[in-house]
Amino acid sequence: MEAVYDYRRERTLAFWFIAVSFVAIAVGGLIGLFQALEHAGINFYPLPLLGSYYKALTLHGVLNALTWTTFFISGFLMIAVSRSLERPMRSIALSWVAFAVMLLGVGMAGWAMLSGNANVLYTFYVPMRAHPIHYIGLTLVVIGTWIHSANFFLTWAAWRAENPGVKTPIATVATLATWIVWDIATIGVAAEMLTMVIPWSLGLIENTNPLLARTLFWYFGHPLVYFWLLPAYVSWYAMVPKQAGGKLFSDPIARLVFMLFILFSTPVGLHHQYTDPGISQMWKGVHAVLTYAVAFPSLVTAFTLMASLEYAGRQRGGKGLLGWILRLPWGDPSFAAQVLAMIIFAAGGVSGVLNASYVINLVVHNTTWVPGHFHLTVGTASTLSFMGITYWLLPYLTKRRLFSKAAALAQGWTWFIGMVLFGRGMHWGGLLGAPRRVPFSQAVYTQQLFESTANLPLGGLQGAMWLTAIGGVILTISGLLFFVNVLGTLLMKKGSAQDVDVPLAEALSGPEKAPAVLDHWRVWVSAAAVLVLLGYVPVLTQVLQASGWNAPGMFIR
Ligand code: HAS
Repeated sequence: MEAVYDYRRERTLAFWFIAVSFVAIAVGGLIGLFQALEHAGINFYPLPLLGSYYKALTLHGVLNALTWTTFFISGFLMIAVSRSLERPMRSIALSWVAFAVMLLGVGMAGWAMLSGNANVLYTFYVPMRAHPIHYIGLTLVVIGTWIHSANFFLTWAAWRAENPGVKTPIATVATLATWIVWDIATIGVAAEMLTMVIPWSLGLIENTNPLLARTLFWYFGHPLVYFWLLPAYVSWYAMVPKQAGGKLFSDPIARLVFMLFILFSTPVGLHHQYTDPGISQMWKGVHAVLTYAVAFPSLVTAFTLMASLEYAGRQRGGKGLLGWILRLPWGDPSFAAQVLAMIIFAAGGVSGVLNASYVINLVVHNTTWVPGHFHLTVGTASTLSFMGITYWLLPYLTKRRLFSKAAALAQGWTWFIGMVLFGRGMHWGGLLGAPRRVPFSQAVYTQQLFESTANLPLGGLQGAMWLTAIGGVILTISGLLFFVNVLGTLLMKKGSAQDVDVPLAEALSGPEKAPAVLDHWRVWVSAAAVLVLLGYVPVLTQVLQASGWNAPGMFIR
């Protein structure tokens, strides 16, 4: 009898990827507490090692937004693909090389940030200048992901050779779409780093061009957010329906959603640059319209997921218009965390669609509204989903039982409640004129802003900042609960978890109903390339005409 493959090699490497991600969010998350308290006037800076507000904010962004996400995604997707294709990764050695390169890169950037040589925040806008080691480190992380992603395409190609004519399983479709979005996006940041920022930071080029650098960064920066979101969608589409006790409502619709992300994720970056000079309003308008196009697959997702959950609730005996919701398995911490993440994402998605409006953006841009938006999206839709996934993934990787189901449930709910308060505080603060990336306890205008808004409901801006701080404290408690569970699972013997498997869902309307074109990557990647060229060649031409290489740069201490 043929032995069943146990995915041991994939599990080991995935474990190390997510172990690094846990360290990143442990440190980055704790710094978040100090940021939130600072907004309410409780200033811990300078703290040993953390130094200034900006040093800490850089660490917070790089560790949470870039490191936690990228390492968790790299580990989780490897399990999703190998388990759904029922085959080993094509070359596990290649992915170990990728891991080593990424770890080296994070180590280099970590040194630069901790030593105060890279206080440039996670967006590293020039002409703020950091030590070259910081930029080289971050570039190595990207190069590592390219190597890792190549292994996914090789794995799929090997599977395809063995399974001609079979529709690719949805978990793999979703995973490959995620890597395609990432690989297209990172062309922009690689161009920025390799041709502009690294030579300039090494002193090989005297001056730099901030507008060109920003344009290349945001070519990368918006699809980056879908690189954070789509792995959560891998789980929401391909796994949560099974965890709910039901089936995915429609496999063909799910495929279409991921192909639309490949198509529309990239030519939208100008919605981060509405206020930048030197780019015509016409092209900003085109990117605004395309931004609404990229929101469309998420709207479809909302309806497809709801239908899948309703099916599961009714299968479990739920009756009436909403009675099925109560029948869902709310006692399962992995399920609960992910559905709570979806609910928060509905609000985060709305604030994103508002951001995309050219007119409304002028009100909210560069205010605390924007971090409000991205804590609901990457900070919850992705992060809380990844935490929920951890509750089955860690037992699956280690074959150890989860330490405490009760703590895991409490963790999901405290994250949800903390983020509702935090998100409300940040969004409201932004509407009242609070700028983002500002240490309020030290800013000269804070008192005046507090006084001029004091008569508004909930104490105006000061009340909003207190909501932010209280939310931050609750989120920290949630983070502690998460780590108690992770460490407890790793260190305490709570029994074997040999029976834990990847929860892959079946579909009510299966892959056989999907048109063949949804399994033809070339069609979608070629169409995406055309859209990228149409959306960016005229913009880059304008930027090159309107801007100059005339900014010498400032080293921020
Ligand atoms: Fe965004 C800024 C527009 C999505 C992250 N965004 C940011 C920044 C970050 C970020 C990090 O147009 C700041 C960057 C910086 O530092 O400057 N964003 C959008 C739009 C979307 C969007 C239109 N963003 C995301 C996602 C992110 C993310 C996802 C991370 C993961 N964003 C913007 C704009 C800016 C921006 C402007 C620039 C602002 C400025 O001026 O600086 C859309 O993709 C959103 C579509 C989403 C939906 C929601 C669908 C809902 C679902 C859940 C359904 C719930 C269910 C639960 C099923 C339409 C899928 C049912 C429950 C039961 C119990 C039954």
